[in-house]
Amino acid sequence: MKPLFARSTPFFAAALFTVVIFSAPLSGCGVKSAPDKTASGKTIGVFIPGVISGSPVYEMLAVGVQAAAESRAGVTLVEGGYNQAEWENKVTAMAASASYDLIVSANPSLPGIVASVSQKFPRQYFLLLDGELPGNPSVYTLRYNQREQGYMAGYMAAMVTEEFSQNGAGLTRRIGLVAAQEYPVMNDIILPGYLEGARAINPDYQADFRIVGNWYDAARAEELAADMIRGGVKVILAISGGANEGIIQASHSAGTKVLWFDNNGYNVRPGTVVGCAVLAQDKAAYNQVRRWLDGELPFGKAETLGVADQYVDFIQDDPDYILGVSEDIRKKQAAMIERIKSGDLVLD
Ligand code: RBF
Repeated sequence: MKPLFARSTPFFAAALFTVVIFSAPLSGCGVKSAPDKTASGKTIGVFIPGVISGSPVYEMLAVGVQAAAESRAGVTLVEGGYNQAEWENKVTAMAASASYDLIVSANPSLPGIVASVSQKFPRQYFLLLDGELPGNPSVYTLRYNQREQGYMAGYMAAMVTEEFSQNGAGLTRRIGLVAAQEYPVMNDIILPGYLEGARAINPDYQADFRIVGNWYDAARAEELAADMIRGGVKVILAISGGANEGIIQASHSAGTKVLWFDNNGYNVRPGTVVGCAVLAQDKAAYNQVRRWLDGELPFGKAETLGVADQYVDFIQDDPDYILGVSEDIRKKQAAMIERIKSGDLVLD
């Protein structure tokens, strides 16, 4: 499929700016009162499971929905906040309000919440990204192949670690992952995929896996990262939302490296961020909302999209990647990605 819009285009930047402005007043009060109506009268409520600021997956979600809706539907953003115990009540309130023709959300905990809300409000339609729920006639889900995403990060983490060792840093075969919290996709797909990628470079690799406990505490993430680095880890994969800043800080101070997840983060700290394994959640939100507006979203269906579909990728053309990583490593990474694309390396 031809990409509808690429990351970091002026269009994307403009759309993001719009979303940030509109969502700012929401952070305190949660729900915007009157949904935006348009000439066509269609309304979309976007439930953000957390807050937009600091979480690229949610920025991409908001941007993609807004861009697809354009003048064809009114969009209301509802930030659920960091108290996950409140999310089901908030989604229930959105459905109970009967204000939205479609509720859109994204993360692996939403299918469970929506399965329960949908029993009470079977006529409420849902579009869920980054999660899976097959067979519910009111729900469409799309998840990403995060084994591929984790694998690409792990392959790079190991190659960069090997280079540190060759340059006299002492031999370590450990790579770091600082995650905000544990959840099945993290423990069963992303972490194993990350390790699998590293072990393709050398089977001795082990992961140092630490948990922040929430998606915002940068100070705690910095402590965890610093402790890992003291233990010899040279590369840390950051999956902690707003807390990622702490991982960057610890790594920058120590001269070690970070791998970024979900969006292009090279410019967060050029030279420290040496790889970005990304999801096209903006494109997914855009395409699926357009499908819904055209009456073609297949409710009841659960799809999984990956590297070959251009929904999971590793950003190789960023100038900071080219400056920050040796040509030898970049060539090996490119060859591995080509093997995934061609179907030679299958990571289902
Ligand atoms: N990712 C974020 O970037 N920010 C968040 O606030 C966030 N909250 C999450 C809450 C739960 C309960 C779960 C299961 C995942 C959350 N994620 C969050 C992770 C996100 O869905 C995805 O797994 C990661 O971004 C890696 O692609």
